[in-house]
Amino acid sequence: MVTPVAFADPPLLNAAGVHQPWALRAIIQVRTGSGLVGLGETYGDADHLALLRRAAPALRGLDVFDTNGLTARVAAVLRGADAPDAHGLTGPTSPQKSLARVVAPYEVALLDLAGQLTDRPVHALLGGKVRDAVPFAAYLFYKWDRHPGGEPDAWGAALDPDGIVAQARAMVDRYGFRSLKLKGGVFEPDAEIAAVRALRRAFPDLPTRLDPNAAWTPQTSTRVAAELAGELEYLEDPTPGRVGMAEVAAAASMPLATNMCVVAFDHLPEAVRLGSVGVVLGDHHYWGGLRASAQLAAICATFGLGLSMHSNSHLGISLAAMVHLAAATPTLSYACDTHIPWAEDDIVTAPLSIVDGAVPVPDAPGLGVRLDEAALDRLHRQYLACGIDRRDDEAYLRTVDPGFTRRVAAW
Ligand code: GKR
Ligand code: MG
Repeated sequence: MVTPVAFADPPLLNAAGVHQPWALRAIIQVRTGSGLVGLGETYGDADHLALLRRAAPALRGLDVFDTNGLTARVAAVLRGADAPDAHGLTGPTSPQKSLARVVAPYEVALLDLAGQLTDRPVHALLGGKVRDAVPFAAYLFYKWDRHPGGEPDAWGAALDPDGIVAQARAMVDRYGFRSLKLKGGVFEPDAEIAAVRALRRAFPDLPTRLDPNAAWTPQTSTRVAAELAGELEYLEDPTPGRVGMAEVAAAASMPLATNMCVVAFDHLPEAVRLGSVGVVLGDHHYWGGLRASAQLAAICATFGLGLSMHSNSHLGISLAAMVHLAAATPTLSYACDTHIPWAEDDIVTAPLSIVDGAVPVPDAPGLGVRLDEAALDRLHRQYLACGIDRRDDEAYLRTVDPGFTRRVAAW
């Protein structure tokens, strides 16, 4: 069963625009003949939903352990279909990536079931946990204090270095994060350099990264990298494309990371050849699931690339899947990203929690989280009522600034 849901999301700014008042997800339930339910979570945009729904009937009768069969059946019904996203913040889309995006939540649900059937946690099915807690970074955003026409939210505005430091303080106090990530690409690069410097002064012991989502030219990126030498553990997607990234990487003292120019397996050979990135930010939601992400980890290790994890707005089923995957990934080299602090709602009865900046790895069978049926119903009704059926940060910002266009190599 595929159920679209919506949950309230603050006005977080990025190079593509601003988050709409509602973030969309699709909740997957796969039921066995014996009545067990496996859970998955993925994007809730309309085009993706259509592909998820097209795949669902083809999975009837599939062996829970047959994840290769899952991919074959989904590929057979999608037949090269592609579901573009409007925000473009996770790189270009392609039929291969769409297939991976549809397979992923079903694979997670099958692994949840396999774990329940064998009485083992998902991380055990992925080779066993190599850590007892998975570190996450505080994901800082420039933001307005409210959505247009709405009430102020609890986080308040963050539109300058002081606002970003205050937001970081609130996140670190509440969750104990031990690394920081600033989403950039919103203001002139010098303003974002100032924000990073302010963070470094306020939190000298916390490794920090900056991610402008390809809003800068290679020249600007190289200048920012020089100005922030010694300040950033990595610089994430400063500029578009593997060629531009390679140009910056050749000059930058810190590694470049990406969730935009290497987002599918066939991007890896060129990225390795050119030296475009030092760190790949995997994301099981579009790399094809947990086992495919483990393959990505092996390739990264082979070519000496660092590995961490990208995130989009998500709920607790995704968090659980991310935690099991990270727990079983020996080569994970940086704290992972998560949007969880920005989500005030959840869809599971006992969400995994962030303690001292890390999520303790659950050892219960399967994913170790259970669907909150009342929350599913409530969030589905929110989806039906909210009037949004796809993420479009650019169009939403245009409602306030009609001349706005998404920033791509704009500075
Ligand atoms: O939530 O606005 C956002 C982020 O910008 C997200 O959409 C990106 O995909 O977190 C992402 C990133 O690291 O680029
Ligand atoms: Mg990124």
